[in-house]
Amino acid sequence: MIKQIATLLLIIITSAKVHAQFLLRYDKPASKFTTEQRQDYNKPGYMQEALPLGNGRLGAMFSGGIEEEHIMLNDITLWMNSKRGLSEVEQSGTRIGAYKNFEKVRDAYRNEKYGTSEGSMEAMATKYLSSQQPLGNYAPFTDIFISTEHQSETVSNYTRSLDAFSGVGYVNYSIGKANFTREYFCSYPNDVVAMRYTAENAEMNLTVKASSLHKITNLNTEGNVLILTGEAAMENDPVQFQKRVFVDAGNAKITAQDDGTLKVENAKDVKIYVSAYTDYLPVYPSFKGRDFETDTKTILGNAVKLGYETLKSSHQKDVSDLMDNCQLHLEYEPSNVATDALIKNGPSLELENLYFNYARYLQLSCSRSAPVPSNLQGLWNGHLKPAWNADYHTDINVAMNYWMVETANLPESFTPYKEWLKILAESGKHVAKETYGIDKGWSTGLNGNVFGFTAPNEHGRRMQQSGAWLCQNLFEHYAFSKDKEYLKEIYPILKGAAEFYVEFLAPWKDGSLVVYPTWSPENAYLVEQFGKLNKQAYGASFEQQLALNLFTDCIEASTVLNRDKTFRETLQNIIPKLTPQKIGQYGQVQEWPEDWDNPTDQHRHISHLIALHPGRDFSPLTTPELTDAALVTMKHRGDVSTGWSTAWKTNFWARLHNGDKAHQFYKFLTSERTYPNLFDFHPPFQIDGNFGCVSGVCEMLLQSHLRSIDNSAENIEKAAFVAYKKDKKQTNHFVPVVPDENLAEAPYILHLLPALPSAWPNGNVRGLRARGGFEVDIVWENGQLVEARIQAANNGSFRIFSEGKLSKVITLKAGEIKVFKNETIK
Ligand code: FUC
Repeated sequence: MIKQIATLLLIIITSAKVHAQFLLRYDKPASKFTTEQRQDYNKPGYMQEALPLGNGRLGAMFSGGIEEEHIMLNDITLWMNSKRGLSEVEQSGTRIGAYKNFEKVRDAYRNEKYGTSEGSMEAMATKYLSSQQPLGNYAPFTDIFISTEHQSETVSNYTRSLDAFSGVGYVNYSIGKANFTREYFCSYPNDVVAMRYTAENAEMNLTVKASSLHKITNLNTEGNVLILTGEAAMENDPVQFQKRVFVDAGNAKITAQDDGTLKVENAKDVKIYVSAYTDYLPVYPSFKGRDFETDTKTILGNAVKLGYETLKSSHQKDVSDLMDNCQLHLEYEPSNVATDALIKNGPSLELENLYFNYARYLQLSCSRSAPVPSNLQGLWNGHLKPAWNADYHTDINVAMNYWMVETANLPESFTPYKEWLKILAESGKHVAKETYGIDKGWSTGLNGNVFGFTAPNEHGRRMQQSGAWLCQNLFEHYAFSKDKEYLKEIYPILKGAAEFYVEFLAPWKDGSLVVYPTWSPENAYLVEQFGKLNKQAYGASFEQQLALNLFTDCIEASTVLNRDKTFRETLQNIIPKLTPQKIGQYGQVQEWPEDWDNPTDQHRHISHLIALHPGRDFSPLTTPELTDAALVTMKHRGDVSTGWSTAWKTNFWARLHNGDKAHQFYKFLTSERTYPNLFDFHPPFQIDGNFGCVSGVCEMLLQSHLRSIDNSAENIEKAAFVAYKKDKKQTNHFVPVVPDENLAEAPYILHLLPALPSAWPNGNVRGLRARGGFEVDIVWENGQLVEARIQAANNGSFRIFSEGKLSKVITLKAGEIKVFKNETIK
């Protein structure tokens, strides 16, 4: 009883600090977005300091500039420099008829033609398979500048902040006795950006200007509405867009000026609403058709009718409901310093806590219900040529963006990813056929855009297949929700990906089935002999692991939906033939089927541990030898790497049950790989690190990827399903296991505090999600579990694993809650 009261108190006390744990605060404006910065994303400034808002489609950043506010707008569908509206086959980017040369390309692999010279695997793949269509890049949208006639020198008490709990940005300052405030938000329920400028003991003169880096086809005013219409350059059909900016200054005077701006004079309270759309529609292969002008007008009209207070309260409710679903509370003394100083001061629990909560805000702001997922920069971009085109990289980045939506309880954010995969599956069937001569299923390559590009990119050598990787998140969304309607919806995508691999896998010289052409993202081997570009390979371990993962998921999906028994059997027959996972000469997980690993190689990609995370097939509890080997690999790969790589390492160490090591990477990322606005620093800005490391924190506190296949077994080693078995003859080989028939029904094992770091002795987390459809709150003290509260979304069963003890199977009804303490886990 006393403990229960203490727990309650802890939750009440920590929730009183709610705002500090969600607040970004600065005492100066963000830098101006200079022409040099616009042209060179490596020059940090506005993009790294301004604060982001978004509703998953529309995005905005504000600088809080005193003389002039700069609001940069984005629309996640606005791309440029690509093509759309080609024929169904061409729109995929495939090379028509490439399949006629495919066996010639494969010969180079079969004959192991290393290096890059003529006839090499590299040269052949590039020559015969690579796309000749442009991928394009994610584009900036438009800007709004609001000049104030204020001067920085006269300003006191300046703050610029973002309350990530309710999704509202603020700017406050005084000039003499006058106080000025600004508020900004981007509403999901009403699809507009809204702002309010107020003055106390003074009046304001504001000039509102709309601009764009793209060609403006029309800039005019209708009363107090600025209308900017423009187009982003494409290789064949510019993407058109419009933005409307409505200014309500009460009784104050508003004048449309000759230069296309609106001037507001002597106002005390000014409200501004912005609506914006492109002509993009997620319709293959045209990708156009939205009546963007009508929509822009209608949506703005609706916002005007509702008024500022209604827009704001519905927005705050929308965001805070989602933010409230999952929260981390670490115990620390708040420093009360500005956020940029907090980062500069080095690692702290305060920063770690804020970073976790803020990543959830960023996630719901850049991924909600748009037809396309968050890209390398979420949806915030002010560069006509952003880093890596701000595209969809499928060899870690886009999948990493979406790991945390399940564990950190934002399943709402997953929809755009699923919708995008529907397009890839439609487009990718043309690539399967034209590039590889396979008329079943679909294929997609390393780089994606919003126009259904699925071909191997212009360097055909780059990893050709990413269907299995992308489908991992797709199935996980089912594993966490157990939503059969969703499973029905995505089953054709999953099956199509598996069908392609069934045809694409080919026997290697040892008789096992391997994927080729392939590479192990983006790493080279035998570099001294064949150079830094010697990357093309066969049977790269990551891809073999992903094929097993996909086939296992597909077998489960078809069992649950009671469909495609014959196809299920095909998969069951193939699995044991997949080339084994191997432990190499240094005791490491081999990255390739040959023992080519170099122990001094610290490449940022560690894809051959994908079965450890986000996969489930390597675990210290089920495959100890493979995980010992993974530990060797992790040591080889070292400690310092890019943002997303650091984030992945946080997850790996958590899955290796080493909380202190996982924490070391989280600490490094939050303090060393973070810009002043808490955007991840690859460098330059790349959002995957923000999301990936928060997934790592979830993995430190709760894991649920193992399943109890033997419910009568009392210890986990006997109970859990094992996906790789040691080969009887070659003891460093591990052969994929055909999933047990009843795996689909097997309860997930909820492992509580599997990697709690010693730096977090006390704390609690609310609303983590576990596979099987459960929400879990955990309280811990002195590094020990105090209690776990588990709530079932549907009728379902699970087992708990905590401090080495495995419970019996526990069954809950939908909505039922059960509280466990260490002594009650039986
Ligand atoms: C992959 C990574 C790079 C970068 C790019 C966008 O190519 O190897 O580090 O994140 O994606």
